[in-house]
Amino acid sequence: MKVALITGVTGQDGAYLAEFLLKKGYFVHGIKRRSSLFNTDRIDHLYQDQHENNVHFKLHYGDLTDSTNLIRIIQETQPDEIYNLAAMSHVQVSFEMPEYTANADGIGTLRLLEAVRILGLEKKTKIYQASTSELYGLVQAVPQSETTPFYPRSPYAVAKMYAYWITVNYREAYNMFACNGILFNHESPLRGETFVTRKITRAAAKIALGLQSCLYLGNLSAQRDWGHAKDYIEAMWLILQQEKAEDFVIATGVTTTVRDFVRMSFAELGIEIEFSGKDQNEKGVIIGFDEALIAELGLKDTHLKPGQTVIRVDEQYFRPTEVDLLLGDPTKSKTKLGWQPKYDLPALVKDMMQADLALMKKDEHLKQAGYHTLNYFE
Ligand code: NDP
Ligand code: GDR
Repeated sequence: MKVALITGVTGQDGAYLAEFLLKKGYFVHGIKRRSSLFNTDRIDHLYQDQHENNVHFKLHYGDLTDSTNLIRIIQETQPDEIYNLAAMSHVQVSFEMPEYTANADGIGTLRLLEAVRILGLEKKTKIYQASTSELYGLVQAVPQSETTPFYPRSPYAVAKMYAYWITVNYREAYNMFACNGILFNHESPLRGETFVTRKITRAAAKIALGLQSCLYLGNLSAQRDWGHAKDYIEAMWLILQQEKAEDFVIATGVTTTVRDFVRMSFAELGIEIEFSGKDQNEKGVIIGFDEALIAELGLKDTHLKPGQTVIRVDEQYFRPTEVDLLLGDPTKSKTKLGWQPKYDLPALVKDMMQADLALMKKDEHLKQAGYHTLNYFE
């Protein structure tokens, strides 16, 4: 039985990857951080009681900032494959926590590579590093491929740039099977609530249900190449199944503005939005309804009206340095890995919108019954 170790198993990608590898018959070890509340919501359905027979999934307390802890977990688990997904992954937050981000996202990757080397597992253990399209940063060329130069634009991207190169260096210096997946943005119903797509789909559902009146966003003109996390975790696995260790771009090859993602999300709920105004004064206004769809979704009593402003711009969400345009070229992954995504952007938006509408309807019922439920901080 193959053994995998996933750092960041409690995150969006970690949860999908753990499920995927368990289905493939792996024994999956995951590293989770200690927290004062349970932080395992995304993987609770995979939980296995360690007292039972035939256990294939085990969690270990750990942190990428603690070398001795990483060495001990790797020694205990003897993994065939390590997926390093743990990171302080929010670009805007990295401007507020640059030193911690460098430590966890940059040096954390070094700690993991060194742990494998210290334990003499260079020949046994393959390593996947979660690299990112944020490395391209300030646009040098589009579409962005494995050969496009990097120009990181945030403490997060700079930390990930170190992680990218230390992975390449350990591959070349010690002949380790260590690879970078340069993944463009990928989303899902499990996406963290403060990333823009999930923030939009959650708010659209609340607005449609009459639970919120307006959504405040930052740069509506930013363009992202958005795919579905379920497709992207499969690419991570494929990268480690190759004969030769190499780096791959994983992307859809289509880019869309935040503004259009808003339009598409509300359209899934039968609400048509038009944008007007410029910069900080831009706003999104309701211009019509798809009555049949609204009735089908059971959204009749929202009291929304044409002319109502539901999107406004708030400067606090602008970044000191922005990445304006990401558009990936997935040619190498399609030809060499045979990777083929199943979701396009409309299918992604539909999946996220349906999940958040169901979530918010459930939340509404719980609130009506007097329970305090979801956390609405952004
Ligand atoms: P999430 O933010 O959803 O998950 C991050 C995970 O890392 C969580 O499990 C988190 O734990 C854990 N973590 C954070 N800091 C530490 C630390 N110091 N030690 C141990 N664990 C830690 O990210 P995603 O799942 O979206 O992304 C996975 C990886 O891929 C990240 O490295 C991200 O930077 C990278 N990436 C993501 C892309 C995307 O579009 N999603 C695109 C390209 C790269 P906890 O749950 O306790 O917070
Ligand atoms: P990103 O994702 O920075 O690309 O990093 P995010 O969803 O945070 O931002 C995408 C774009 O939307 C703009 N934006 C807003 N973003 C947020 N979070 N909140 C807002 O209100 C808002 N309004 C506009 C942003 O300015 C940006 O241009 C994600 C993370 O998953 C990284 O870990 C990963 O490496 C990259 O994707 C690829």
